[in-house]
Amino acid sequence: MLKKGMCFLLIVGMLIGCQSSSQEEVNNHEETTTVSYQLHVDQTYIKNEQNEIVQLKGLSTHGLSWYPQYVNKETFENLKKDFQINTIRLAMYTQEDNGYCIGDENNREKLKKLIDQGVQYTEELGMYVIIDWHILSDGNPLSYKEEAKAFFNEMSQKYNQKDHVLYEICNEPNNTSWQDIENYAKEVIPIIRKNDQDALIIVGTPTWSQDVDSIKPLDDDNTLYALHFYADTHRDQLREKLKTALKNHIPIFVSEFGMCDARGNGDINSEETRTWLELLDENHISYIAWNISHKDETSAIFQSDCTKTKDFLESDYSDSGNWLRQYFSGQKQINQEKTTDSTQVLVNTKRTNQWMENQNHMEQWEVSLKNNNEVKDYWTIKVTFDHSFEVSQYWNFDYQIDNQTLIIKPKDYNQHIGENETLKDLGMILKSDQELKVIKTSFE
Ligand code: IDC
Repeated sequence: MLKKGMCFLLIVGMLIGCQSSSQEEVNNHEETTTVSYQLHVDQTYIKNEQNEIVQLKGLSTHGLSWYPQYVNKETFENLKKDFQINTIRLAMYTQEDNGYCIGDENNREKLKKLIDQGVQYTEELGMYVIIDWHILSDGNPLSYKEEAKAFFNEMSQKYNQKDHVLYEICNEPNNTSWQDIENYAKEVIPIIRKNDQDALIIVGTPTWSQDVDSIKPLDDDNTLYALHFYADTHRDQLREKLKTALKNHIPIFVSEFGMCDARGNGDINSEETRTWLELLDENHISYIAWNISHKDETSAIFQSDCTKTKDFLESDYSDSGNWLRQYFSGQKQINQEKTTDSTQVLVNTKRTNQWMENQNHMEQWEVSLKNNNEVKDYWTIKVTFDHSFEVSQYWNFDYQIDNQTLIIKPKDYNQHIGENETLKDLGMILKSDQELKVIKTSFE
């Protein structure tokens, strides 16, 4: 085993989307995030070397053979900025359309080259990458067990120094038992461990990675178990399975989900998606949305007529792409119920960053307001959160706290706002023992 475990601390400047009109580029706002690469599993959490909980959030490619053009540094860079994500999943089908196990040697080389590029670009961008052995119609992971062993041996030898690489060893087992998956995992995991002792490994679960409530965890500290959902098909019943798994201390990774039905198509169900993602966020469970492509299907994040691979505009993203982009980047606070329009004044609240510090949730928030009405010589904004909090830093305003409400008052230099003027840069860092949500804003 070569020595790894070196901690890479990267300060990554990110440009995220805010307040863009459909013809503008999506990103126009700057922010800083810290990435510490070496991860480990602790109870049901993924943690970094500082023992802080880390949530991986990202997007999955469609099949690498279908849409190789998106494995491209500029695409990843744009998606990272627009969605504010830290992970890309490389879905390599084993069977469907030029899958790794049915194509020829030439095809296998092409796929491995794409993976290599994906690993390199994500490393350069300070992101994580998941190498996904995407079984689907092949159902039982034992069907291509020998191929999987050879593949993961090669991958883990090649990438044993790359702390940002995770291995997903069987996407969605179906029509098979946990026993078969366990037999498979017990052969594949030791091969990876021989080369790479501490990489995170994700194991699929029976019934298209849903039966997380009835599995027996493997004897490996850094393994997580896949739960996949498609929000318009899988609802409370599957959320109950997740809750049972968490009660059983099973670490879960949602390595694939969609907002639509299980075919990856049909209607978008944003309500169910929100319920799911809020549950995952509450439990610090990592999640990856399906899929980076412009295929004419609901789950594709690009419009079907968009053939670009960079410089995406809001109008290039599909409805699901834009919804996910807003949720991932924290803009849910702007475009959902959190915008008030009192006497023609629009108040926006937005969480732009969050991290853990000594068991506390630290959240950076920005408040802005647009005055469409008459001139104001003085103003007050009230923002009510769902939990109590402390203000640890703030800029460009004075404040008082009344229970869970932050009362924001202007400084001398910004108390006057003219007609149609926008007031930005009211910023703060809040500390709380739980993730905060804005439940009400008002303006006087
Ligand atoms: C779907 C793709 C679709 C493709 C099909 C191949 O979206 O374009 O034709 O696979 O069979 C999964 C799978 C994932 C599926 C997705 C949507 O992991 O490969 O992608 N899905 O059906 N599990 C549940 C849903």
